Amino acid sequence: MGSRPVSDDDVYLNEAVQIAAKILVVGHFAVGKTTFIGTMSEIPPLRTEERMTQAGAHVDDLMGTRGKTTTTVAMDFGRLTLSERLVLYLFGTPGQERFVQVWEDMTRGALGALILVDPERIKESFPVIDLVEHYGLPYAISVNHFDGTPARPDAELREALDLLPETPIVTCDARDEKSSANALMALVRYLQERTR
Ligand SMILES: Nc1nc2c(ncn2[C@@H]2O[C@H](COP(=O)(O)OP(=O)(O)OP(=O)(O)O)[C@@H](O)[C@H]2O)c(=O)[nH]1
Ligand SMILES: [Mg+2]
Repeated sequence: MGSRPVSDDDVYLNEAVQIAAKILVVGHFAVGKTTFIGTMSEIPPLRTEERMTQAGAHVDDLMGTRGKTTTTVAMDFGRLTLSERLVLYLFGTPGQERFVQVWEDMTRGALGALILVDPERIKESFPVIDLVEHYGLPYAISVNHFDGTPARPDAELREALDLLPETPIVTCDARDEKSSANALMALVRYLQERTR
């Protein structure tokens, strides 16, 4: 087919094009992934919550998660329109090792990951960070403080998590919309800078 001259209509169509970006929200057990997507999604989030039983207590360490009665068994999904041109599709992906197969599918086509970290459970974040790096996804760290935990300086966390100097690190309360949006924007800005 021959090419035709660009018309005003084409320009209008180009401006109307929306970019859909797939973003993963990941982190260890009970760090706030489902809460984060629920806070951020403009549509009722898709959840795959199941009740936890005492029989599973040896599988998922329930320390520090008193009161938690359900866990995500497959994924969370939500959508957030950032602008006329940019829509984020948020996929919450469980961090436990038994979900590694899920990561194969989840990481396909993803632009980046927001890794939620509880500073009191740093070690539990290592396998998750390893997985994100294994799949070559750029990421930002969202530090979710749980009630009563002391704040730790960013520099200390950066060292403990062995982050690159350019990796964004932001404090976030996944229950709070403004705070969660701030964390997500840190990732989006980072992704945009990398593609410039
Ligand atoms: N203080 C505080 N509590 C939070 C935060 N995010 C989540 N929570 C609470 O932590 C508990 C666990 O949150 P979830 O969203 O279920 O965590 P999850 O990562 O989806 O858990 P799994 O799917 O089981 O791995 C809930 O009771 C939340 O209300 C946060 O940023 N700060
Ligand atoms: Mg969950």
